Amino acid sequence: ADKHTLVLVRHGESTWNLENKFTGWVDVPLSPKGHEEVIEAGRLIRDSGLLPDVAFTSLQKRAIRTLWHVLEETDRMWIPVTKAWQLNERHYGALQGLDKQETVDKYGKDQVLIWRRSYDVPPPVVDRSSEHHPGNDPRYAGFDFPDEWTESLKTTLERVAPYFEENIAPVLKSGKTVIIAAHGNSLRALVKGLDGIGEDVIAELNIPTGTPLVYELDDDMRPIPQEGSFGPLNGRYLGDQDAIRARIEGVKNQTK
Ligand code: DG2
Repeated sequence: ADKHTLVLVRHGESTWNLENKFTGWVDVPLSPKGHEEVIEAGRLIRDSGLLPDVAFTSLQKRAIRTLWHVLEETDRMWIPVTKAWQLNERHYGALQGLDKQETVDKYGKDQVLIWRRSYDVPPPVVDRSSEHHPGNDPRYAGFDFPDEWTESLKTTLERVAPYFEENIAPVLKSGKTVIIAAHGNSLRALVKGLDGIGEDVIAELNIPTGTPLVYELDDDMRPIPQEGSFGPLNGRYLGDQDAIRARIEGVKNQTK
C-alpha cells in the first residue's frame, strides 16, 4: 500500500499570542519572533526533504504568511495554494480580543479552561451587531453564518473534517505531499479526527507555534505509527524536541 505524507504547521507566534489575547477569527499578523519561528520551520521541512506539492491554509494572515515563509524556504512558491475558511482558527465568540489572564481573573481558571479546552462547550456567542461576527467581514461574503456565532472544538471539527475529506484527502491519495498551515484549534480538531483521540485526551493537547508535524497516512487516511511520534499523536514534530516541549508549555500556561 502507498504511504502519503501530510505536513501540518501551526502559524508562528502572532502579535496577539504575544499579547496573550483570545484571537479566533481576528486577523492579526505574526510577531517578529513568529516570522523567525516559521522561517526555521521552512528550513526544517526543506532539510527533511519533505517538499510540499500542494498547500492549504486558512483565510487568516498569520497562517497565510506562515505558509509563504515555508514555501519560500523550500523553494516551492510555485505550487497550488488553496485558502479556505474551514481551516480558520476556531471562532472564539465574545472572548475575541479579551486578555487571557484578565479573563481568568474575572471568570476563574476552571471556566476559562472549559472555554479553551473542553470539547463541546462553546465560548459565549457574538451576534450580528458585533464587529467579530463574520457577517460583518467582506472575506466571508457568500457564506451564511448564523446570527449568533461561536465555535467549540466539536463544531470546529464538524467543518474541518468534511473539508479535509472532500478537498485534501483526494490530493494525498493522488500521491502528492500536502502541507496545511493553520491554527492551534483547527489543527487540534484535525488531529483529533486523524488520530482518533478521545475528548478527555484532546483537552490536554496543545499544539506549539511554528513547528512542523509530519504524518504518514495509509490509503484510508489512517496515520501510520512512526518513530518519534508525540504523545497521542501519530505524527512527529521536526526540530529540537526539548524546545518543542517548552513551546507546548508556553501555550498551556497562557491561562495559568
Ligand atoms: C489562539 C489559540 O489561536 O488560543 O485563538 O487565541 O492558534 O490562531 O493563535 P491561534 C487564539 P488557545 O485556544 O490556545 O487559547
